[in-house]
Amino acid sequence: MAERSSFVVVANRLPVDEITTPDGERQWRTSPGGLVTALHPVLTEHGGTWIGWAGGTGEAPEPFDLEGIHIHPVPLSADELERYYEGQSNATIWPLYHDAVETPVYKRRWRETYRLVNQRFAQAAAEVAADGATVWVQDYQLQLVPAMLRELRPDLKIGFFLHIPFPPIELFMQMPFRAEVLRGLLGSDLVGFQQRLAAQNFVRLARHLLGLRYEGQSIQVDGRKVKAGAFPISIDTKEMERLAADPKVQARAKEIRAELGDPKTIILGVDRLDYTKGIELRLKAFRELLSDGKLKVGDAVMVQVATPSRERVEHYQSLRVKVEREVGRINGEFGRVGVPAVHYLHQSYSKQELAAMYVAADVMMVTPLRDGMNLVAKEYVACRGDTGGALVLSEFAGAATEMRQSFLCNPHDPDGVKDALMRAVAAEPAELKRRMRVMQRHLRTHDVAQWARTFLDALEAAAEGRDPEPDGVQST
Ligand code: ADQ
Repeated sequence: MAERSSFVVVANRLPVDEITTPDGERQWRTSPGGLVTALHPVLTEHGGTWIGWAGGTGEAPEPFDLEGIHIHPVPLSADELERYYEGQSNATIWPLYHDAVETPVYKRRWRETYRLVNQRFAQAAAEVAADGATVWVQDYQLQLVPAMLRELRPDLKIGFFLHIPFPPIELFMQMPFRAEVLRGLLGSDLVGFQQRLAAQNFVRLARHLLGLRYEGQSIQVDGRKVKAGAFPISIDTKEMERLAADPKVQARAKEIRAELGDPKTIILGVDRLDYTKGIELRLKAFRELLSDGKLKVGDAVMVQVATPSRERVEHYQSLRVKVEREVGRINGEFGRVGVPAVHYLHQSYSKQELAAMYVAADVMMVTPLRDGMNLVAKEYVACRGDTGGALVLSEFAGAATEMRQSFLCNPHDPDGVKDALMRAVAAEPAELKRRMRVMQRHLRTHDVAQWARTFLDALEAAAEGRDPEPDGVQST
């Protein structure tokens, strides 16, 4: 690539999909997503480059430009995909960082490939970044990149954002190459987390594992300062509100209600099919409420959308079996001909269709055992306009820190979940509207563009050695 960029994003996935046009031509288009929406203006303003994997294995496509963004694909072989992505990223780090709700699997050859692939991403960033450029590395698949990149290009401003939780010291210490991962992250000028507690876990870990000194959220590393901070991610609130108000979406929401038999209460769950999301416990709570006679089939119906995810990883295969068995059990016990108790949809949807479901649903259940943020909770709130609706939300989702007017519950306590759901079902419309309005106001000022701006300003300040505490962060 001839031209070098002053702003570079490094993420496992590129924000693009390859599609086939009606006349059989292969074409790239940007995939819809919060991150790309937030970063698009920054990328186009600075002639920015996005480095990532394009999907598929073997040789990567040549770099190309799309909608004002330089796209720089990084190749992955089938073996690398299995070891770096499915193995080390999704069978080791993902469960470990989510409170080990599934047992993490540790394999030496996965770690070796993780290192090799991280080096490849760092190398690509070193090649495309202009002198003194800002490089923003995303998420748990690429934790070694900051240090590798600093080694190659000490002139760069390097930021890292972790989209998932950062575990407490006791859990992190299980990881076989723990010091290397920590040193990898410490290559950044600023390490961002979803939650204050995660940032605190990180600075304490730096002292515990490497004996590094810290003051507030600032760690001393090799004569440099590395800042840690909380930057809760959000959604494109305006776009979500616009979508929900679209007459086509409103009409589709009515249609969905009718298709479900116009029940009194539609209870909705929308998640990737992931064991952190608490899908099973939510189904069990619904089953027990039917069995207690507190909810009745016909009056209440549950719709569970479970997007296919990481289907080659074993944890995910066994989860699918468990969820589908539970759905079958509920429908077998409580459904009637033509009136199932649970509608289970193992499919992907367009944003329009999802918005219509949010508009149609009286109660949204978001019950993860642990979640970095959970954007579904925020999307539901943004879609409700002035119609109320109830959000049942796990205390263990990052979103719980901000969505305080939701019906909060502890997902480990089945009675607590049932109680929160029943309170949500029974709440007065006026109360629901009041709760929604407070959360909606928050989302209007705290959208994904504000998130990106706040992070990038804090990165600039951290890299220049200025030391303002990033917005909303308290010192330990
Ligand atoms: P995820 O674990 O993927 O993200 P989440 O934040 O809920 O979880 O985002 C899921 C996104 O996928 C939402 O925007 C939702 O609309 C969309 N989606 C879900 N099901 C869909 C379907 N069937 N069809 C189409 N779209 C669907 C990780 C972390 C989270 C963190 C985000 C962002 O695990 O905690 O909030 O990154 O940082």
